[in-house]
Amino acid sequence: MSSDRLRWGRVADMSWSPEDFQRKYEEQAAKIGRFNLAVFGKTGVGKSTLINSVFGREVAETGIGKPVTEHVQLHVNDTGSLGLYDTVGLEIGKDTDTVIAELNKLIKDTRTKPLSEQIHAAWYCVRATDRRFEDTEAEFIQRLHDLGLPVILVLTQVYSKDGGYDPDDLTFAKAIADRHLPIVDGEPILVMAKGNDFKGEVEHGLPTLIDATFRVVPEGVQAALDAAQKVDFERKRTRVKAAIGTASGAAAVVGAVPIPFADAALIVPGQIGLIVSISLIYGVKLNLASAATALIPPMLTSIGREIAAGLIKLIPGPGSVAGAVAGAATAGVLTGAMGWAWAAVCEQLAQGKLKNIDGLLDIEAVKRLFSDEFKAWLIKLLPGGSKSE
Ligand SMILES: Nc1nc2c(ncn2[C@@H]2O[C@H](COP(=O)(O)OP(=O)(O)OP(=O)(O)O)[C@@H](O)[C@H]2O)c(=O)[nH]1
Ligand SMILES: [Mg+2]
Repeated sequence: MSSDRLRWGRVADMSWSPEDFQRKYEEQAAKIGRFNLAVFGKTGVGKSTLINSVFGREVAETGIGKPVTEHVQLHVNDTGSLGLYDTVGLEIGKDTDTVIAELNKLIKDTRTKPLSEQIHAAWYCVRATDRRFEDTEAEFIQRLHDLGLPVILVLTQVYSKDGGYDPDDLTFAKAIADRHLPIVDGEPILVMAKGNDFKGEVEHGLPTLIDATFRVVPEGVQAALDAAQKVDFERKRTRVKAAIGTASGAAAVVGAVPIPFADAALIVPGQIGLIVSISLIYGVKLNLASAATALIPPMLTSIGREIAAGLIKLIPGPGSVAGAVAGAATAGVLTGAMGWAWAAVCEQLAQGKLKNIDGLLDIEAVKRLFSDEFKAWLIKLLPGGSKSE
């Protein structure tokens, strides 16, 4: 057996216990930390709809959160990358003093705590079709600002057509901007959180909202924000790319050292770490990530066998395909292909796909997607392949 075949064997042979996986997952989740957002606005303006669209349904639908003060609740998502603060049964204007006093206390109490427990930003929502923005709302925003919170004003349910907006909505947005409130960028961000074909509503503005939020939060929670949000997958891919770069670099170094048996132990922890990182970047929960990940080692083994047997034609043209691949596919390339293939699976899982009607993991679909992506990435990453990434 050639040393290259050995290398493939080691990469494909990686295995881990559910305990290893869980430990790594919790360790890395703690490293990413939690982005905490407070959301305000009058009843019915679309706060829950917005949160559903940006962060996924589970956060907003958990109903009653953990009470942190008399009227303020905290909802934390499954992976722990997001904390949402909201108020229950309070009216902006009438109850402003109460809300601000409770927030003030909360902010003071968390000031000496880790960054992950502090509040990092506030979204104040106004419904575009209301065409009303009251002085009490302006005062509330001012007081949030005085507490030290960056406030982003979100104009919800804004209609757009062919990239343009309803002129009445624009006039309303300008009237708000003209108040010179202490809000991020000095003007509202226009969004439609959820489309409705029947009413001709087109979803828009959410990546812009994420971008504005990203710019005002501490660097230490930016990774958590990228992980928690579900509207801008490009942000996640950028983080996946960095994680793969680190892991495949490390794997390539280990793989290049011809010490029989010794390197397997070095490659494996790095790869579990990569799989866990990618799962967290996409916000895939522990049980789902763990179940899907368990499929990887046998899949890699069978793909490796197919390639070795020449059953998969990875490189067009004459010559021994198996030989070319075995010779070129170092641990670094295999790790890269594995990472991107896993990212493709996670991207689908993050959107609620790859599940059966009964909500369980569709194992066959996961296997198909992973195998197809793995082979495609192998070709891309091999020397002489089309390295677009
Ligand atoms: N199509 C569409 N409907 C929306 C949008 N935002 C809000 N709605 C609708 O407006 C209504 C109120 O939205 P919610 O998200 O429940 O409003 P809320 O601010 O959470 O209301 P409270 O929890 O009562 O304070 C619902 O019927 C939503 O479906 C949107 O972006 N698109
Ligand atoms: Mg609501």
